[in-house]
Amino acid sequence: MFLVRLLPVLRKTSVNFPVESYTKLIVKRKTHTLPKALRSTKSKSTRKEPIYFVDSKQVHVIGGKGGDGCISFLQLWCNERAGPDGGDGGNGGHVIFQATGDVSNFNHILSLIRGMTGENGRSDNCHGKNAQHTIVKVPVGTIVRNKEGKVVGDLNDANIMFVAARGGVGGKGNKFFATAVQKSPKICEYGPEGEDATYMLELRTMADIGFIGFPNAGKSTLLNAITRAKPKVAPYAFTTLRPYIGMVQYDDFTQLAVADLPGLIPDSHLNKGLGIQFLKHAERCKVLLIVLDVSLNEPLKHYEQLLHELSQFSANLAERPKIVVANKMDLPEAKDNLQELQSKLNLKVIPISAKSGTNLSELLSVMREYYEIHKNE
Ligand SMILES: Nc1nc2c(ncn2[C@@H]2O[C@H](COP(=O)(O)OP(=O)(O)OP(=O)(O)O)[C@@H](O)[C@H]2O)c(=O)[nH]1
Ligand SMILES: [Mg+2]
Repeated sequence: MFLVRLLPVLRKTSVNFPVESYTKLIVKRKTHTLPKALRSTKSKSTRKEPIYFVDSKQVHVIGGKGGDGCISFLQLWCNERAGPDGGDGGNGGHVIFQATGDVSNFNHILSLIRGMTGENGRSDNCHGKNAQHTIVKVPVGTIVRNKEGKVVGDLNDANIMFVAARGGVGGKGNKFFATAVQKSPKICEYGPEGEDATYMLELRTMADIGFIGFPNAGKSTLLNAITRAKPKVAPYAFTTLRPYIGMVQYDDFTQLAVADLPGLIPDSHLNKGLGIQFLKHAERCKVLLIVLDVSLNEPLKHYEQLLHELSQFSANLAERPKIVVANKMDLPEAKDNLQELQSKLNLKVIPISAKSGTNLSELLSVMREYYEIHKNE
């Protein structure tokens, strides 16, 4: 009886399910803005030796030497002078750079790479074996420059190869030199050395977002806070001497590469401090995240100085999309400085404290927003 009474109610509710709530649901899904950054479930690695990210490397490549030809004469039991039978040497191996997604930087590449030597020729017309090519894996997006700085190779797709140094061709054995006039030549060729060249390998893009700031601004502390990377943090300038890369994970499985770059100082573009190399690292990031220490007075001046350094190095670099972060908000003097910065700068400033982890979730969602806008540039 109770069920009979309930049925029309159930039917009614199912029939009269408000259509607007469907649309509302759909609209809600569509406007669901950005995926959330995930906190890593893995602990930081216990490795003591840091792994540096090498985004440019000078390499000296030498092709393999060709195998030598052979001088030999055949002797048979009924024919003591059966003619020359010295075989040719095998070819030396090339040194080839091959783009692959298996590696992300040039950390594994040696400064001197030699190709393999071809085998020497032997008697009985035995030719030496050709050497195998030495294939050096480089990340997709590698630019190869020659000694003069001219771009000679652009490995922008997986499996594209660049022959860096060709191996020497194998020397001829004495059989090759036999003619109607000279039937027993006592000459052969040595296998020549391979090509010898020096190249500069550079990565087109090193990270999606690069941290720029003066020394001690808290760049490494921020990378430590948002990724599993563990760059050294210390209260003195130039703690970070090489770039560190960390990955930020989002709940839609996207990973964002962020780079902690060494600090800039006034006149960095004139190679002062630790040199313009660091500005070159910044050039390989799609978005710049400017970290300002707002516990110090006049943060706007610091921002302008940083922009001046970037623009003096390259106009293109100064025009990169920028996220401005005011760090060290946990310190008492920071509030006034932040207000002053926000009133004078017509860009959005994100106040954070990398040390205590304040407001990092807002920063992570802004980083993702910028990444979505600029990822294909
Ligand atoms: N109070 C406070 N201190 C911070 C904060 N972030 C960084 N620090 C301190 O600032 C000092 C420098 O931090 P680093 O992360 O090494 O600075 P950096 O920008 O990487 O410096 P360089 O590597 O020299 O360019 C350290 O003593 C940190 O503990 C913060 O949010 N609040
Ligand atoms: Mg640092």
